[in-house]
Amino acid sequence: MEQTRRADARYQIGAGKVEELARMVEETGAQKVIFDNQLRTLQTYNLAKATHVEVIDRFQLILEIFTQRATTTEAQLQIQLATLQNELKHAKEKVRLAKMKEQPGFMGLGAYEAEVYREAIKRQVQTILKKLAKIREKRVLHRERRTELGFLSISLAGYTSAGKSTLFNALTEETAQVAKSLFTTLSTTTRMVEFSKRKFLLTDTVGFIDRLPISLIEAFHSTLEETIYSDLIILVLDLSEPIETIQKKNSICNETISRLGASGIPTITALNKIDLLDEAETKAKLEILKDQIRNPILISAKRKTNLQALKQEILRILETYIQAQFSVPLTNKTMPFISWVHEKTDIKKEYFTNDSVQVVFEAAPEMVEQVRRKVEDLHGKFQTNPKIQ
Ligand SMILES: Nc1nc2c(ncn2[C@@H]2O[C@H](COP(=O)(O)OP(=O)(O)OP(=O)(O)O)[C@@H](O)[C@H]2O)c(=O)[nH]1
Ligand SMILES: [Mg+2]
Repeated sequence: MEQTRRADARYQIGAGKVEELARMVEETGAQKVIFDNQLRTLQTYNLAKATHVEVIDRFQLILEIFTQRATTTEAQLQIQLATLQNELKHAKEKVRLAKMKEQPGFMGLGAYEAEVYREAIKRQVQTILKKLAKIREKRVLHRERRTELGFLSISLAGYTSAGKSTLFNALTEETAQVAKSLFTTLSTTTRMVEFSKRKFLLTDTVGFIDRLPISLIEAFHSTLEETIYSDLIILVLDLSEPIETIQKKNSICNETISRLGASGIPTITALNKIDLLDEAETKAKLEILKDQIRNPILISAKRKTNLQALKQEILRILETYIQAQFSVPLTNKTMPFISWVHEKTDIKKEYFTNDSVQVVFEAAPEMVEQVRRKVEDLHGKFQTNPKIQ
């Protein structure tokens, strides 16, 4: 629903529009109304009263998205902090309104005194700030995550609507059947993909958003940061947008990645949605962009065009993937070790003799090193193979 007018003090939109909105909510069974404009507390209250459902604005919607996406404690705390700081701004007015009559989004506040409520929020803010300080003190790099399973990992980054999830689905589709048990350790946005007989972990990250409120930047960074650490980043750009927009989004993405300390990670830029352009347009845009972007590949995630070229580029860049082999004597420690190797690496061959087991596997260099140390502890023989071609 759209309306062009000076903002109404009570509802943001005009009284007639409010009625229309209330009808629409009723007819569609909507559970929530989202405004693109920033709403004042009084407007939120009045709209909830008129529609009987919770009314939120863009700021709160973004918070909700981040909340869904954040899995590390740090990211969750950053989001709670932003939520509480926002609540603090509106606390007085919210309590005052809730005392009149409670509406969706104002529940339970009527019992509070405004100052008591504000003090309670302030105490929570202090607790979170202390926890955050502690986490930063003993911060272990998120890099740990990438070797968790011993597979190389790839993350999809880019603005909202660039086509990350579409590409994520296109790339994971063919692999959906692989090793179901492994998925249990992964989050909903990380999946195993397999091409050229090699397995990778692919992660769909939280999308960049235009007009991101300043108070949400920290929350966005820590939510993105936890997923962007990987062996390779695929930056997805929507090539159907105007060239200035593409350039702006590309540089904002790269700056942010670099601010998070992830600029050393090799990057492929997937120029997506080429199905919406004719060949001449595509060529012209690529010509302008090619000096500003890293490893461009033209694709259409929706039509699954050129995904083969993208996969080849991934393989080319991830050539550090190491193949290695070892043999260890059979003792009571051998089988637990072998099942650990199964869990952590991509096993290519395995054969048992009377007194030993031999294994050929592939994994990221750090994991190969861990295996090597364990093999030595078990008095086995270890050898890395030349790079895979
Ligand atoms: N024409 C066309 N549309 C595409 C293509 N890839 C994605 N889309 C469409 O673009 C829209 C956004 O795609 P998503 O995959 O949800 O984008 P996203 O990057 O995951 O967005 P967020 O999750 O909001 O960060 C959807 O309507 C897709 O169908 C493409 O190659 N061609
Ligand atoms: Mg998405």
